[in-house]
Amino acid sequence: MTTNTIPATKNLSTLALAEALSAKDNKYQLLYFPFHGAVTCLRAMFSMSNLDFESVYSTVNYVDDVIAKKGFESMFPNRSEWTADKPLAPFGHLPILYIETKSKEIIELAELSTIEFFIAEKMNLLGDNEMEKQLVSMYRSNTQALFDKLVTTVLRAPKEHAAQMMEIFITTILPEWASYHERILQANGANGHYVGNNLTLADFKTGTMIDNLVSISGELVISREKTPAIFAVYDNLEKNPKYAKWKASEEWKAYDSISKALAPF
Ligand SMILES: N[C@@H](CCC(=O)N[C@@H](CS)C(=O)NCC(=O)O)C(=O)O
Repeated sequence: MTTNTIPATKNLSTLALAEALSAKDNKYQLLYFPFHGAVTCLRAMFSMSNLDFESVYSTVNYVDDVIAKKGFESMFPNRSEWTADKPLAPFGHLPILYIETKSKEIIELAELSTIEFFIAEKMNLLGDNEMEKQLVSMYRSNTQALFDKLVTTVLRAPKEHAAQMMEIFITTILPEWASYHERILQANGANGHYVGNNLTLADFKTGTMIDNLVSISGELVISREKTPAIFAVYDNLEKNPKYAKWKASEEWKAYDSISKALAPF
């Protein structure tokens, strides 16, 4: 068994680690599975940042089977085994972000929201003031909750209930999210942003979820006609050259292909 979890520095004060965390030339490694899953937004953010970033992978048998079937082995070298990584992970879950400082300290951050806010702050994606930061947090949190509901109600449903749970998601949960977010975004001028004229973490969170939502619900709930302000967030992100390059990359396409092969719908 191999592991990709990296022992974090434990013997320094939080003050010393905080200083190391704020350095500009740190290296970042994101440990996750080789599909989109929960980190679509995070990987998109990294792709548009100037941070020294690398993806590292943990895997399980059924994901490895898909990788082999699709001939993606060389794209995801040095995959470790999740059975070996899991007991070493802070909460037994991925993603984990490893931050290597210049003095070779390793700082480990777990929990998606913590990692996203940490990177968003580095990229100035939290708005222009404290109020905007709280709004970004609210909008991001509500959209993350939608994703979490998709996972818990549909993906983790017993097989015999999956179709019924998907129906509930598409007819109740998703329309509720869409109506409130359309209203919020219209109130901001349907300019492709949640807050002012700034690209923020809230935009990334919604913009990177649209492909997924459209692939499961078609144009029933979210479309350029029905929810133009939500689509403006998507279009705004799509037209960013760095993001467009990321989505056109072989790496993104491989995550996409593996995600689709694993999806039960
Ligand atoms: N609360 C965690 C949840 C993370 C989570 O559920 N990760 C899943 C993949 S998306 C995972 O690690 N699954 C493998 C396992 O639980 O063994 C977070 O926000 O990061």
